[in-house]
Amino acid sequence: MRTLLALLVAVSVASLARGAPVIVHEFGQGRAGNGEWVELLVVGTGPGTAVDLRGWVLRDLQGQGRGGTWLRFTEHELWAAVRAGTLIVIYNADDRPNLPAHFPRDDLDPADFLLVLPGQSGDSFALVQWGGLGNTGDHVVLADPPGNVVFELCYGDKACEPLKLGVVDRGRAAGYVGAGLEGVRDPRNWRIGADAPGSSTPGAPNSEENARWIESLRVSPQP
Ligand SMILES: [Ca+2]
Ligand SMILES: [Ca+2]
Repeated sequence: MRTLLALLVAVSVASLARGAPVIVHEFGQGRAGNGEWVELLVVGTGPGTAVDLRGWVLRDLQGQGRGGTWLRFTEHELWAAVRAGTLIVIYNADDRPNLPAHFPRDDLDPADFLLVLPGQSGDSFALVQWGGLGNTGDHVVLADPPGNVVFELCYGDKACEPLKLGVVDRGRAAGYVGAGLEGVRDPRNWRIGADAPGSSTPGAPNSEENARWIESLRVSPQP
């Protein structure tokens, strides 16, 4: 009976982990061209938890027959258990010169809760294409391996519910400045500004309040 109970607990913990959230936390259009980047925040099911990101997909839906961006996380061990509080920054590897001046360097070591990776096919991702983030508008989607949408947002002339932001065109960025998941789908908790030093924050928290929340997620498992 005790074994059965332990098994049931293990199974329910595993299902919770599968449904654990990761959010698009910020994105930028670069200084020009296609110097785009997307910052994800792993929230898990709370402080000290982790998420299995293998097989997840980050894509956009530009509509009107336009290409868009489509990238899948590989089966690499880096993604097997990404800890809550980790920021994952993915950028357009084909237009590095147009990334903002303060963009962080590549970082494949998750020890400091920060990963910065080029959006290209390799150990970490299978990239179908980086069609850019639309300047007039776009619909960005994060989906789990079965294809369930875990998080999505729209901006500009693209519509979706409930997180619809204003104009984030050339040279601009948008980021969540709140704390917790409760307010993340409320556009009033997102700040849109220049994708430049002193405004956007690729690889870093988006406000003081936001920083305290992220720090609270970064609890080390008890030995
Ligand atoms: Ca790191
Ligand atoms: Ca940031």
